[in-house]
Amino acid sequence: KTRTAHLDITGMTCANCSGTVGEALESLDGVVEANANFATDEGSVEYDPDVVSLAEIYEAIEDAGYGAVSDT
Ligand code: 9UX
Repeated sequence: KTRTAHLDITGMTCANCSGTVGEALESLDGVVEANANFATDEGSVEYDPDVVSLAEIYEAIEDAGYGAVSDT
């Protein structure tokens, strides 16, 4: 069963950044779908918690050059 995490994303400075964040997340095993919105600085990630952890999701965002905090 998947869960969807809602995140506040920092560091997106142009509209294409949201695509970069989404692709970085979707490249992770266990992430079903991910989206980021430049206009609102928010993102959502649907993931399988048996395969990938929220910590790994944050790490992937940071590795891509952005930041994230939980937005529940
Ligand atoms: Mo825009 Mo974002 O040229 O990493 S894609 S700043």
